[in-house]
Amino acid sequence: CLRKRAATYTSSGGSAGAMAPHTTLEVAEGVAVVTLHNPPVNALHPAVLQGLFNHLREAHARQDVQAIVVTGAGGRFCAGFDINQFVQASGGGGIDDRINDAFCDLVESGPKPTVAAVAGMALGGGCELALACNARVCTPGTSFGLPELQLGIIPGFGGTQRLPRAVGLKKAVEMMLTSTPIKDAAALKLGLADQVVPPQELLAAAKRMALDIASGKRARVETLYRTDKLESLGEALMVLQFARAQATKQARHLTHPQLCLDAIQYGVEHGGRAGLVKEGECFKAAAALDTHKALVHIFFAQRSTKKIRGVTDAGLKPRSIKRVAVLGGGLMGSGIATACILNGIDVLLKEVNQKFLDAGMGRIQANLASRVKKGRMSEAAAKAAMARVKGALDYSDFGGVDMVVEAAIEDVGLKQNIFADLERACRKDAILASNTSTISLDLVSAKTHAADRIVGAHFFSPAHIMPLLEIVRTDRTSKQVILDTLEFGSRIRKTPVVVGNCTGFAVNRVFFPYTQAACMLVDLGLDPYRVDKAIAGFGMPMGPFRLSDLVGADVGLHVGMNILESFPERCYPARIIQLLNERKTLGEKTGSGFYKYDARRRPSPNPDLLPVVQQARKLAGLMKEGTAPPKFSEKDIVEFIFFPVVNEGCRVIDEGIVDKPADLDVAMVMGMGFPAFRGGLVFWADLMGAEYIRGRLAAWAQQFAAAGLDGFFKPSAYLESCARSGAKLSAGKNAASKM
Ligand code: 3H9
Repeated sequence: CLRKRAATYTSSGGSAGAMAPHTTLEVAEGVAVVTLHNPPVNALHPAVLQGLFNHLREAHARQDVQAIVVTGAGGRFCAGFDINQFVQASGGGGIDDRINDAFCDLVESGPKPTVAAVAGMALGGGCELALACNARVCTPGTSFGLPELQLGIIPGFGGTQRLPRAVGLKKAVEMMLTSTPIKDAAALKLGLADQVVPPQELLAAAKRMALDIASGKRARVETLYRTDKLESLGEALMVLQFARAQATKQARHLTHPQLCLDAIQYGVEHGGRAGLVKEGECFKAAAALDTHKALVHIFFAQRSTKKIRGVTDAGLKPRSIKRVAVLGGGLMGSGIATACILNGIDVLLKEVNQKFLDAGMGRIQANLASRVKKGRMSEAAAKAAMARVKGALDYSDFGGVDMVVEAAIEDVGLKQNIFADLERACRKDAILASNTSTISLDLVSAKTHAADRIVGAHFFSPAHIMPLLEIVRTDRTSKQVILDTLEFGSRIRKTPVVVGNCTGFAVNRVFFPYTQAACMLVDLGLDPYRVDKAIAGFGMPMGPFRLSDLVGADVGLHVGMNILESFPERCYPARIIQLLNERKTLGEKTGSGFYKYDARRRPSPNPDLLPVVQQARKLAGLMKEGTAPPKFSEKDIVEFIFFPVVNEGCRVIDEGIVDKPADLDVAMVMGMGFPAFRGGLVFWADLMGAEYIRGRLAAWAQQFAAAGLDGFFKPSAYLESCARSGAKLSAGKNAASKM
């Protein structure tokens, strides 16, 4: 008997508009297929959840249905709960407590068996929905995972209980704590997927499996009540204890990983059903924390960097970049070339002589070998990637490239000549990018007639690892070139942030007061190691002095001089960096700097630093003879260092160097390691409020006016205007001036 009927639900249970999130139900040959529709990733919007449960109720009640298949439209199963809903809801995420009961009663243990037909992805709530089904069929390439911790919450649709019971506690804890999904083959091996089939066979295979379960040919599995994959209680508790220690070590600022482990542990000790209740409590506790709001902000901000007003909405289509020439095989050039070949782009690596070219090729080879060693790629894949690079000593092959990325040394004259040569050697539509971090692009393009094709592609070292790419546009860079470079950034898996052309661009410019304020604190009498500890305690990967050692005092001095030239009125002369340069104790690379380094490059306090500090203090003249250093709490240290950084960030927003304030948040997190759990620089500043920050800066400006340092702290016009109007710094300059 073939009876077919389609029904559609929206949140109100009525008929859905074409684009509104909804579900559909189709019944044929005894199987009800419930499909989630919410492009592009079928996120579980409340209307989708409501539709799902309504359709499941209907399917369970119908006589002509023996089994149910749940699937997602458009070749993607589901990427989880609709994150936009967290933004709209206040604490607790607005989640109805009864949803977990519905997962148990309608998906897992209802009258008819359910099978998930999963294509593309089953993430977060999507994975939890699939786990609640009695079996899962997927297509090749599908990922399964519970990445909720990356959003500052914990799985809340039963994932903390069902995943450990499906794949074992150890693997489940690893997947949750690292927010790392697994692919189809691993899912099949672990028993998270029951079958992998080609996409065109997905629905048929899932229906067959559902009918087999209904007829008793195949066992019906209710994961919440399974115990066969769980470790013994003793072993499970040891796994959890180890995981807690790891989470404390790796994410000591964060509470939600511990809340996730609390929910898992409770379920292990008291059973899955009780664990669901605990999961609900822990979910609400996590969702109420600022960390959650900050991480959700970063999630959306990261995606919005690719949307540039007047560029991505201008109706243009990005051109595909297939062949790139990289000029210079040094540390940066070889890293850029590595990032390209790892993502399927052919590279022409140009150097000035064979010796340098061989060294560049060797660096690329070493980058790939390191990935092989870490198990991140196979020998064969590394060989195939290396085959994409061709060496060049002249420009004869440059006519075939879509883009050039120049990574030569920072010399204006040299770069001007290079770009003049590139204009002659490349196609008329090739993009000419410079990786300069200090030289204005207007200078770089001075000897060409190609200013519309010249763009900055500022990578961060090591270029094949660091996730940020600053795309620098001048007034003359064409929209098409910006769009193409955005596409290139995404293709090589970077987070691209489009910025304006100014000294230091966004990241280096906003961050210059960071080391300078830290040096001022030392000149005022504070211990550098205490300063570093306070900043690491705030959540930075390392303090300013350890960072200075990593970058090298010589590089720090070079960048500092460049900044000083552009912004003399608001720079603090960090004499200690100069003194370290004079002594050639440049940091990690020379074995000593602020710290001293053993053969394995492990840092410890440098006993030879004190005389350097004393000399710097003397030169600075900020400490009065015989007086104790001023009292600074850890909070004071953080604010003294970061409020001038926020102030410079305000100038960058005001001058339109970033397209929107959220771009600066992403740039700071990706480029400087500003803690993502604080939401980025501007988001963090808004939590304290413009008026508070303005007040502290103004007080320091007054305090240090006699020493001529008031410019370093002077509140910027944008900060002043937000403080006056009560506008958020993140609202952008139009909002600030309108209020
Ligand atoms: C959860 O499930 C909680 C539950 O345990 C319990 C609750 C009680 N919601 O990244 P893309 C949008 S929490 C809303 O550019 P890709 C995204 O903003 C959730 N929107 O593409 C973008 O929009 P736009 C746990 C979402 O192919 C568009 O989709 N799940 C969601 O590079 C395309 O995204 C996660 O943490 C969502 N859940 O990557 C998964 N997901 O075009 C989060 C995506 O307007 N998502 N969007 O900019 C991801 O990791 C990636 O987006 C994904 C696709 C891998 C899915």
